[in-house]
Amino acid sequence: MLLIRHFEEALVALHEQGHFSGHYHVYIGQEATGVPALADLAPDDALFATHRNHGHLLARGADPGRLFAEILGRRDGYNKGKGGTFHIAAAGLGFYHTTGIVGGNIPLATGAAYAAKTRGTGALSVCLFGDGAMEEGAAPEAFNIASLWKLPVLFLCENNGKYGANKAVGAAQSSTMAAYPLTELPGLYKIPAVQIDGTDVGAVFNAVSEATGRIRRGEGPQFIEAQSVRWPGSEGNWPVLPVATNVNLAWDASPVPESKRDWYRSSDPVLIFIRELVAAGVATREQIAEVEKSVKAEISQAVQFALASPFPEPAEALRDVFA
Ligand SMILES: Cc1ncc(C[n+]2csc(CCOP(=O)(O)OP(=O)(O)O)c2C)c(N)n1
Ligand SMILES: [Mg+2]
Repeated sequence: MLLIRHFEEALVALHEQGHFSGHYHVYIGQEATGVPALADLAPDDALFATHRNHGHLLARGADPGRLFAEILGRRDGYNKGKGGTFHIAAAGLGFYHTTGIVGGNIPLATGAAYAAKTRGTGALSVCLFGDGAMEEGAAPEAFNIASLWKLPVLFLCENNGKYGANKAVGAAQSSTMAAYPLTELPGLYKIPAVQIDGTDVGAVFNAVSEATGRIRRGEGPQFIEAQSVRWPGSEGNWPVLPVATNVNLAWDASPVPESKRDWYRSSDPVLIFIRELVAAGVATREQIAEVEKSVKAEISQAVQFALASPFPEPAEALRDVFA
């Protein structure tokens, strides 16, 4: 979780320094969903993520240097710099596609589940998407066929709207969906669906383990809505850091500007988990600070790796590109 946080904060700095252009999204504030959700999968399970994909890739073990290189359009990136932030694929990690097309990965993950079932591989598909993807027509179409054919797919909806962009409609809803709670939509298609606190590492791990257990026993698709509170740095069009995270913020949030402090005090999943580990006697503050120190060193090396990687030659522009 700290690796994701420091990767994303370094990425904001790289963008501000002009090392890449175009729109991008960061996973800050959702680390407690992606990390435990992907912790217990099998190597040949298929994963499909969104425009907010960096955290998922890192959670699955992606190399931070190659990931930075891809986002910066460099030759050593996962897709030789041609995928960019929105369309990173890392088949070796099971990520066949990540996409800027909201909702586009839901039928793709369902198709991969159909392939796994047809071939009898025992693999499952994990489809990660935001609450906004639920409004796309492709979502209920995929829910329907997945349920009818009992396909091995986990639909993991990350609802980051809680108290954030959609303060007006309340905790369990989404600003983009008339249907609520969101679990009712897959429920209509008879897909078992639960809502959980996406900032609670243990709750996410348990819910995903239960769901994947049912899928592997042949019970068909499952749906989880993991709720988190939108990071205040993602409120505008571009990510802006209110503060550089360090583990001491878990006990003293005073370095955060006052208007953004509440989120770091009560909704930051990384700081929540740090307090939980210390309170449970699993780790000391000093041990966690050591982890953060080594993560920061790894990230700074990864940034150097990416900046040293060359841009692809113009003549390579259409190589390995399919339409
Ligand atoms: C098909 C499609 N429609 C619209 C957009 C523009 N768009 C980019 S991100 C976004 C919001 C997505 O919300 P959500 O799925 O909840 O993801 P979040 O950004 O909150 O993680 C939209 C509408 C898009 N990329 N693709
Ligand atoms: Mg959202």
